[in-house]
Amino acid sequence: RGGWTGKLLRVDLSKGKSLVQDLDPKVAVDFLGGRGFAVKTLWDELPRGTDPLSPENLLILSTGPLTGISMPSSGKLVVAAKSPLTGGYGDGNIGTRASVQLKKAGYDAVIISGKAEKPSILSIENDKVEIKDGRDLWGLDTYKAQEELERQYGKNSGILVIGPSGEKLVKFAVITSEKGRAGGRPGIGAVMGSKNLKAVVIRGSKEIPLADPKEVAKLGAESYKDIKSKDNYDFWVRQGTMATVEWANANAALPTYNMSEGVFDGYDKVGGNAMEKIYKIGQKGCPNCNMPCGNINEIKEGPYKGRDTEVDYENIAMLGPNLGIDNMNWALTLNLIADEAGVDTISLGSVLAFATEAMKRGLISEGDAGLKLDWGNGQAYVELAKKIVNKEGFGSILAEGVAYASHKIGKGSEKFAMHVKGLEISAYDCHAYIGMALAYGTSPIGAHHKDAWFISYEIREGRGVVSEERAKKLIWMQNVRGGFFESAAACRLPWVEVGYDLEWYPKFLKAATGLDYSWDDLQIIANRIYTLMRAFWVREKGGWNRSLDTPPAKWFEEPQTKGPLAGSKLNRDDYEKMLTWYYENRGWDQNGIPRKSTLRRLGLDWVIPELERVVSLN
Ligand code: PTT
Ligand code: SF4
Repeated sequence: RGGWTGKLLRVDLSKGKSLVQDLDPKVAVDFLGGRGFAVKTLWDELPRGTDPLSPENLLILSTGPLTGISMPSSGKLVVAAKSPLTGGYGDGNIGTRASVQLKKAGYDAVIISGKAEKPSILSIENDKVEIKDGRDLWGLDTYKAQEELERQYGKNSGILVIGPSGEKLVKFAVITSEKGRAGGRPGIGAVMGSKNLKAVVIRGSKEIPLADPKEVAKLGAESYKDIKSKDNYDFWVRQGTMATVEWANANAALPTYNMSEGVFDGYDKVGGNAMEKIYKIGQKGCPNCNMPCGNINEIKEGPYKGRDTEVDYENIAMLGPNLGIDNMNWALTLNLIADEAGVDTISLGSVLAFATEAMKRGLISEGDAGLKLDWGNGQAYVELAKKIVNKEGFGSILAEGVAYASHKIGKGSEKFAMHVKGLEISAYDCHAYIGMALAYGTSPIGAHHKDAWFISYEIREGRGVVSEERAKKLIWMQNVRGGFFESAAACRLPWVEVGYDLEWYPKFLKAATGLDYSWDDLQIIANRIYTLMRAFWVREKGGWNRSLDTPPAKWFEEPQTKGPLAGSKLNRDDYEKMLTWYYENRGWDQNGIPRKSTLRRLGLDWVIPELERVVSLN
């Protein structure tokens, strides 16, 4: 067999020891890898109620059977832990050399426990695993730390690093790689910081075992050719995800003024076309990818003039229109601040917008915030962003995330704190998109579009449809994206963005692992993973109710006032209907808790006794 290396590396930072274990073949077959391994490990090994920032939490770096093989865009790595931002299951996905190097070093996953006595670096070079002194790097931003580690370990090393925000335990700190790749929105960078772990450096020189190496090579050659022949290949490489700015604005979904509106007057100044003409100076991609989408942009004006930074749609939408900013230079500057400090751009944009709305509604004063906030005032946002990433003054409240900030401020501000389950909503306004609202509501890490970018389906097939078919379609989409791609683990964008056919993936799985997986099998695996993620949340929260799967009140109560869909807002009865269908089709009860019969059907019987200690199961 191949695909998997069959080995897991465990590192205990408190004891300074590591251990190699065999991967249970049944776990590999039933959970694939990536997110599947991560949630299984957290369920099995994390005592209920573990403080996410305590040494007991586990930081998991996990690949899958397709990671690193000669398949388009296979250079992705899942980083996971119990989230300090949400208190539930948390993960992210980074395109990084570390993914390929980990497989080449001979491991499917690394499970890191404990806390190092002093700032440290975990170095993995094939069988040699060392915990090294990292004090020299502590305090450095992610760019400087990356440069220093590349100097010490070589440019081709796989490097994962946190910035000052991860060290200071900002709740939405991410793990970064290669100056501009970032993952782990729900504070996985803070978990790494809580372990005194500044960086992980991985180097491997082994062959990734494959059941049929010739077939993998053949499929790979055909696939790379296929991707290059796609109609929109050239446009994708020119603009990548940034073309979404214009698309979202045309469809009244561009997050504007803290997700109050879906259109923004200055959208074209911060869109894909403006980027291409004025700011873009380079291109970057993840390993094994021939449709590179990393847009490197130069900041032309302001305090960071002359610096460059890599951007995607989410970054610019949340740090531009959502803050009323129509000057790309400010959006790029905020992006660079986030990348260097190592915080999530989506959450940063969300907390800045929340604070602005709170001030405009008179719920906080200039004195409370230490400065005046107003839509479009880039200078003020830069100042406050620096306070957030360093946890200073009012910034230290926002550094806890928008859910915390709204509880702290109170006075009804919860209504416009744009999060679900504690994770800030990524960059799609959903006043007019009930399917996408449900996708955010039920996303298994909190409001992230990665599990289902349902809005594109709604725009294609008709907006505002309330039906069981739509709920089923959403489950199918989550299962493909959040189930398969997050567990296999590979980039989904060849499929989503250029139309690379899903049928390639079972072929790659067969050639890599020797196992015949149909898409029906992969849907079952995904159902298992989603149900286990939900069980983990229920266990940690001590129960569940429908409000935890519901977006904030603003989208239900305050309609959009501008653009082609002015007057749109979500309808609560319709949302409840969709949520009920969603639960029924997942085999969860009316409160969103997995039914016993579902757990048994998915081979998760072993979850039942522990879950029954917390809730009574139907
Ligand atoms: C992802 C989320 C996204 S999703 C974006 S832009 W996007 C933001 N990027 C950030 C960034 O950059 N710097 C920063 N400090 N914070 C950031 N937060 C935001 O994080 C990313 C690409 C993109 S660009 C997308 S959609 C796809 N995401 C994938 C995914 O989730 N899974 C998968 N199997 N394949 C994917 N392919 C695409 O990867 P999170 P990356 Mg990211 C600068 O991390 O936590 O998952 O949140 O990984 O290597 O940067 O690639 O319009
Ligand atoms: Fe990375 Fe973009 Fe390629 Fe996906 S399409 S692997 S995100 S460069």
